[in-house]
Amino acid sequence: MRLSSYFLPTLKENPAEAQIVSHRLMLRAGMIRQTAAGIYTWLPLGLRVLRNIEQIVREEQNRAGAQELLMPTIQSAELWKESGRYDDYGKEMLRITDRHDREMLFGPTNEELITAVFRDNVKSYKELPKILYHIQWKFRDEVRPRFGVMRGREFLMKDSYSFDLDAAAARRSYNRMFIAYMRTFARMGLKAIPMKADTGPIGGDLSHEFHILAETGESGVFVHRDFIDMDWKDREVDYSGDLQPLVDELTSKYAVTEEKQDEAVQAALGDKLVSARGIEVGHIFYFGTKYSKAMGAVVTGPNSEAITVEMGSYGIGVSRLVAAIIEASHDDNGIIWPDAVAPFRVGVINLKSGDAACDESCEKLYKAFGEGSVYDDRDERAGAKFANMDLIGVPYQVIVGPKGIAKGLVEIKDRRTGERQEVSLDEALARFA
Ligand code: 5CA
Repeated sequence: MRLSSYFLPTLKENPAEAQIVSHRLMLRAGMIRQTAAGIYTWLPLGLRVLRNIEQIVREEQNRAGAQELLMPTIQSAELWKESGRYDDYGKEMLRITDRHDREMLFGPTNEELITAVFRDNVKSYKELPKILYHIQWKFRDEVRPRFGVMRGREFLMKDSYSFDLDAAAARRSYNRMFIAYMRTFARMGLKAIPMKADTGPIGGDLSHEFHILAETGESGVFVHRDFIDMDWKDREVDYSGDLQPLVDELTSKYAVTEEKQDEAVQAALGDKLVSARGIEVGHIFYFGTKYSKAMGAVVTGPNSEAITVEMGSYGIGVSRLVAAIIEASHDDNGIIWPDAVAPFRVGVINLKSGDAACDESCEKLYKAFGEGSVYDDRDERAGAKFANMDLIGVPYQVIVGPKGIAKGLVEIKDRRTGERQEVSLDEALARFA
């Protein structure tokens, strides 16, 4: 992308309405704009990051054996009356009436809808197990939408739903998602800690929330210090094998949300106990037959008996992750994107646009780097270009100036460390092409 033509409305000043750093930086870097309380337009730069995150989530869901479909945003109230949640959900549900006076709603989650899809289309035990998911916009009329996309009213969620014949099989599906979540967040450069959690309006009694520790987190969490230092990333994961030992290991240390605190255990932990704030980026639930029973999701078993299926649901806050990654990775100059989610992997900075040698070398670099790169070809001061590239967080920058290029040299800057290295133009080409 050429910055001279890119739609990137950056801001020089900190917007007054933004209380936390990720919200400030998303506005300043021209990633999002608010259109109503808790409702945002994703500008081109923000959308690139959102799509990258979505893609990692998708790849890890598929790897774990989940299958993608796409359910609508607007649902019929009928289904929610069947489960009993239409009244329970209260004011957080955005209720809509269509021209025929039928009650509709903008989906805050999809347990009912997917259970109906399942019940109407799956009849035999032979078709189980199944894990189905989609990545779709949700609406929750939050009392206090705040912190930008961190707690929005409209937000992008990945939600998966598992269907199994019995509780043991449902636990295997839960474990698959558990491990898939650990892999997903690790690929984004995040350390997510699984914590025992409350189930709230979704229901059930087994549940984990995945938290990124950050001062700005909305949840109070308590965690064993050793967990924070634990590195499990390079572990082989075989989804066809038994995942229970790995899940056991990853839940062996004390880690709970505020609601699940155990005073006695915490007292015994002494200075091993860390009390911190967390950003909830994922939440998984096992709730057995709560929805399948109410809605008649039944399959025929091997002896022609009727089996009410066992279910779980598994959410990831895709749009919230954009903000969570920024909370975890920024400095005074702006965002520092982990490579895996960066909107552009490399940026080319032309220190003297209009200078024939600089222009020619930059064009060559930009052409070789392709779609995943951004080229600052604007007629701006060098300082403004540096500041802008740092603000939008491009992980590597290739800086081309008249003095260096006369000797065939350019500089490569690492956004994270700030280190600069002088290399030949050819070497820069080879590094990022
Ligand atoms: N049906 C279940 C699992 S699919 C469910 O809805 N779980 S949830 O309520 O915990 O939401 C899943 C994830 O969506 C949360 O972990 C969080 O990361 C994200 N999320 C929830 N509410 C919001 C919100 N208002 N703004 C941004 N992200 C949110």
